[in-house]
Amino acid sequence: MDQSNRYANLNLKEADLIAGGKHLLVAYKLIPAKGYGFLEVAAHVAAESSTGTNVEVSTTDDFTRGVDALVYEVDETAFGDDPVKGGGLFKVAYPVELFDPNLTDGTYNISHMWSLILGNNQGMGDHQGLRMLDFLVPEMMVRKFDGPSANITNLWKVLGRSETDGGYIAGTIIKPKLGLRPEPFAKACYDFWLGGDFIKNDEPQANQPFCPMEVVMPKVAEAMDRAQQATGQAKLFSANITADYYKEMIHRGDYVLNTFAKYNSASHVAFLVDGFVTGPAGVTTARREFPDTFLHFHRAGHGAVTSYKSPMGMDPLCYMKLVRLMGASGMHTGTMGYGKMEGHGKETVLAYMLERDECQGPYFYQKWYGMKATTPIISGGMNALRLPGFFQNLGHGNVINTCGGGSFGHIDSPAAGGISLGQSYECWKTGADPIEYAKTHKEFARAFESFPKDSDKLFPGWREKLGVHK
Ligand code: CAP
Ligand code: MG
Repeated sequence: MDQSNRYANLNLKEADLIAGGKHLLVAYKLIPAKGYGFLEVAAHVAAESSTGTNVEVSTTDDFTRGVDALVYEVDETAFGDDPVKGGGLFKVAYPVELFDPNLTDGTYNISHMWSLILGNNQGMGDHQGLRMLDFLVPEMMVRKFDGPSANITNLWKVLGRSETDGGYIAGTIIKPKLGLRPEPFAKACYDFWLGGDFIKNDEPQANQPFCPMEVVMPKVAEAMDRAQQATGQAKLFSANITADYYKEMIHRGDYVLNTFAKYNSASHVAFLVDGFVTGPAGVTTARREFPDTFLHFHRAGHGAVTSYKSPMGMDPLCYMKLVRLMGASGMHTGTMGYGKMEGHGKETVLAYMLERDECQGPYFYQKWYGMKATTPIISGGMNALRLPGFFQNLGHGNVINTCGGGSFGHIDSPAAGGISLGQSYECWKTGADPIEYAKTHKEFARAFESFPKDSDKLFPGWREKLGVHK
């Protein structure tokens, strides 16, 4: 049934909708199924995502019609014919009345918002692809989401740095991903901390029988204490508290904080929540139960909805915006083409959207009205050689970066791996030529020998220039 007579109004002007501040706007990419019209399917999306279904229902009244979501713009050929990347553009205006304030405190609820704007419409049979490209949250809604409580400024403070421009935080992920028992795990932490700042649990590291949390965490806390004494520097640990029951998450969080508190280091702890698999409920649990602790959003599984390989799901930018609204302190943004995961150099907007108070997205200019920034976390196949290009592309280095292979793959030691990361930042920041810089910075130089494929690609002729001939 073509519902475009009810769920589309192409006379509405976007500028008026924005100025009115009473609509959440969404831009979608659509490939209709064969035999269906573009506007027909777009209107069906608006119907399924608001007041309608695929038929008219007798229970609809005038009030109902007043809160219909409406298609207000279409461009059927915007993206061309490609079966994955192609399709047309349409935009929908959702009245704010459709969204769900919490019973307890009236704040908005991301689970509900997500389910409405990218929920049932994903499973509709009359399209071959429906992807959310961008959205605009009006001020009255932005102000009623939690947003971050802690962020990189808290970590800079612990590290004794400037709280406005504290610079790069050099981190790692304990590797191997699984299979270390408590002693070797804590030793790996200590060895890295001798050279770097920040360690995170790899996302599957939890409470396995070969490495129980209550055995390994005290050893990690003790290793942190020793590393702090050995280096005279503060160190940070992001502990995985992901679970599928909020009481289990709280229990894990309390346990970790109490364990580090024995060394006065509770403020040196972040909580890693694998937020795609927990969903917003897990993230908000950590955000509200532990507002003083940096909430590290790891996003394993997100590719199922954000990958550019799919005509479905949402662009990564939308995911970033949802995560800032939820209140994560730090969010994995990918490496913008410099690491091992999918991405490209023009994705700097993913970081800017998290950090800035106002930011231009591909379709909408989002204002955050003073909501705290979420810190970009750069991770996935990175090492000291790839970082200078990354910083150059992003334009700054006020990020957390974790290099698992890039630290534990350094041929000298994890500490040398950690040091090489800090040197890489300094090299970029001072505008030094990496080859020249390597001549006087051993750990950075040895990264060339540790990752020779990268060296060959990024710095051709490096062997001759650095006098490495094996
Ligand atoms: C990186 C990592 C992170 C990814 C997640 C891994 O290890 O620990 O989980 O960065 O991807 O398991 O692959 P390496 P993203 O440093 O050894 O590559 O940051 O894109 O969400
Ligand atoms: Mg990992």
